[in-house]
Amino acid sequence: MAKLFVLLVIILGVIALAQLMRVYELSSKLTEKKENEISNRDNRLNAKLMLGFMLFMFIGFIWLMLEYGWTGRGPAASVHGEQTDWLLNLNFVIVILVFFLTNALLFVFAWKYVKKPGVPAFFYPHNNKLEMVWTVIPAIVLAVIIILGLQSWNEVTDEAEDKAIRVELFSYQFDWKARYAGEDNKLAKYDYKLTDEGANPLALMTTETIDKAIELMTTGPNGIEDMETKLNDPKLVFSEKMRTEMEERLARKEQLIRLLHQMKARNTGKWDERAMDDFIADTLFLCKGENYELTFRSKDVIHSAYIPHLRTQMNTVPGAITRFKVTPSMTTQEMREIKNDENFNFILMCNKICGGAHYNMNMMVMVLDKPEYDKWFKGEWQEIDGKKRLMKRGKIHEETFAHTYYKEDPTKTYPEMQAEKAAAEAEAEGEEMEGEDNAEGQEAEEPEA
Ligand SMILES: [Cu+2]
Repeated sequence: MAKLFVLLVIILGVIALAQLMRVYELSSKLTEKKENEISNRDNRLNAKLMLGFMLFMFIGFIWLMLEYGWTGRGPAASVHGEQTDWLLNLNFVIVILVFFLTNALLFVFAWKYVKKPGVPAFFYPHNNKLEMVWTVIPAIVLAVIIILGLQSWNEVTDEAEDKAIRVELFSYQFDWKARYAGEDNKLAKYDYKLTDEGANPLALMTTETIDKAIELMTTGPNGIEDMETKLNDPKLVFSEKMRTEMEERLARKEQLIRLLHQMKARNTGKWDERAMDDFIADTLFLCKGENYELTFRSKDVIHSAYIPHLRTQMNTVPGAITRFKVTPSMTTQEMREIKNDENFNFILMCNKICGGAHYNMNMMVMVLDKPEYDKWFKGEWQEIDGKKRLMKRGKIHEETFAHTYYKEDPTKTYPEMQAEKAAAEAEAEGEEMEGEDNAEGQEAEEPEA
């Protein structure tokens, strides 16, 4: 309703303006003045309005800056963030100076050189010196900005030193997982073909996970054997379309299983140990003052890992690994004191529109000081923000590479949760554990997704 009203006012305004123009034209005719002739009074008024507009714009700009601050970024909480902030401020200083200079020239000239009766326009077609000035100076300034920018970009995306802590951020629609390299500080190898939503969501490679993937694809529900049986069963009738689809799926699986067998043949088991001490968390814990090498992986589409307070942003790309080095310079607690907000938390957000629940794709980032971080890394239960969190993967890799703790109930590990769920299901159905097998098999059905 309100919108309609605004629209009506605008339309009426336009009509009123058109009518005024008409009145003006008619009155010009009466006074026998030509319509295109502009009086000196009008010219002088326009010149003054130009100057007035410039002052209005400049004063408004300065007022906005004083009222709302430079940029609204707040303090940076990482070492490189302080540098990039400096660089950004330098850019702002240049941009603002140029803004004032060019606009002042534009409007002051329009005011100063207003048409005066009897004074012809001065013909001034070219000036080499001026051309030089406004070509060379911007070129030098741009070169400085770009060189400084490239330097800091190369710095943050370069390979980290050996002792930097390795953390992988795994993105998928619509959440994040952080994988820590564990005591050896070496991230295990992975391969998308080993993806098992329940037991191996991050597709880590070990002798066991390769065997399991082969087994699932061969004899599991909807595995190769299962599909062949169905296709060859004379009692089952499929439509032409359905049969073609099934055959295509079977062909894809046969191709994948060949690749899995090749993987098995090449596997010497040297990745097993690396994988066993990797652990997965759904909060990103960082230690103040430590260097981190964050690597990024995507399971499905392009996401972007954005940690605004750490001034970190990097796309995560399916099939490629991206990287960002970061050294937190402030703990969560310190930032809470600065912001005077007990509930403040650093956050990792997806900054690439990646689907329906994109808006909700975030992860908490907790920066601790060294003693606290060590406690977490070694693994203990701890109260954080009134929630009990498993500060350690514990013995996570007994059977799986599943989450170190379970999101919906952080007091339980993922395998514990699964076992409980299976037991409850078995009790309800009066069957023994059969449900769990089925659920697992179905989820592992499409490892290429
Ligand atoms: Cu996303």
